[in-house]
Amino acid sequence: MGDVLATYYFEPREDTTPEFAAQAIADEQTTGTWTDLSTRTDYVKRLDGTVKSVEKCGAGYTAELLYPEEIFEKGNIPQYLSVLAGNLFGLGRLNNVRLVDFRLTQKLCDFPGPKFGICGVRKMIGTDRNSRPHVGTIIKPKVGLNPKDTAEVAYLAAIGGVDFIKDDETLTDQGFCPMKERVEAVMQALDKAMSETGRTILYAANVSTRADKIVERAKLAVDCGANAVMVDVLTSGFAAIEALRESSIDVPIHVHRTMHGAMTRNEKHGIAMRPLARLVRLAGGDQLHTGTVSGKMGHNPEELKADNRTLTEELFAADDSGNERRLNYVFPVASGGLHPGKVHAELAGLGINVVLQAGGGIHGHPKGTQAGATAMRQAVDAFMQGLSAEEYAKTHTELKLALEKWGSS
Ligand code: RUB
Ligand code: CA
Repeated sequence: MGDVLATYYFEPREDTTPEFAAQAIADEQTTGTWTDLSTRTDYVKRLDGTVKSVEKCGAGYTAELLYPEEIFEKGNIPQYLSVLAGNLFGLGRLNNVRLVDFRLTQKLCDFPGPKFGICGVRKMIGTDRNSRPHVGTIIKPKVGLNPKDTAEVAYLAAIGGVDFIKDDETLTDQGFCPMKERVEAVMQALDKAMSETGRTILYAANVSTRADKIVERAKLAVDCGANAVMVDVLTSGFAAIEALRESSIDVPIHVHRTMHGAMTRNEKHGIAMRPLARLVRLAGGDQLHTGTVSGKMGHNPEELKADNRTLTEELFAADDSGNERRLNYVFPVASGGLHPGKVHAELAGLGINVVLQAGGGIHGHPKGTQAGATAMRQAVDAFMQGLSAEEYAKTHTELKLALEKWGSS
């Protein structure tokens, strides 16, 4: 039985030493509280958290804490989060504290993981890992279009060259665009695009809703033809991914992370993206938004690259008898403010095993959605051929127009 290693950045209150503050986290998250306890008997103390190291880090400190495996209930992500990232954020002895990362034991990783993962999604699209990144789009405007117009936009993006189309985070099943009518219309349009182009294009309908309704909603989407689903993990909860993963829907789960900035953006306080990414992989997400190196959302490129590595490194789970199993990889999704001029920076920074997603950077193209999708693909082709976007644009009009509008960085 090993321990779970959790890494925190923290800044202690002025009257508290870093070692005392780190121990306060270990105590609060395991068997202790603000005072000593007559009930914390010897047999309970085996579950104590311990401080492995405390090191100066910028304006604060980094602490590595060890939590005994036994304190965790295997398979219970809400409980994992309560230990790793629970009460500690409110502790008065800390001015700031951020969960940076954790490493679970193989036994605590005993989840199904992604059903499709990178290899499965690539197989559906017909690409291999060395060929090129996938290109996706978010239908824009994010809300307001009716089902017929949504389908028309999807069709144009598809014939323009995208591999993947998704609803945006605020579009679910509102009256102006009911899910059933939308999915039926989009899939009819995509069937046409697929037969015309001979390519497979995935459409992820946003099925985010309350826990007891999400599987039903996903089944409706799949019954209407959706070949993927999308869920917002932080607003719906990790259980939403797990429920979809274990349901009978047999399509990739695209995981959006709206609201994450409230936890991840402050480099001193909150929860970094990496712990969330690790949990999405366990829960069974096939694709996960992790951010961009050059887009519109706040980003730290080095953190992002490490986040993506957690999705694409070897990860083994072990069952109760110790039998090991490898979990599939999750496809990292770079999204937010991307356009053809940013493709080079993204692929140079993140590698080609990513999904590049553009909303405004496709539907805002001077010649419309189809040309916007083509321009994104041309920018990818340029990178894959070792050419700059400017060079490639000399002979590719859609890319040229995109670079004229948005620039090439
Ligand atoms: C992007 C978009 C996504 C954001 C979320 O639209 O709609 O919701 O990427 O960011 P556009 P993240 O391409 O028009 O900017 O994926 O980093 O959470
Ligand atoms: Ca969005």
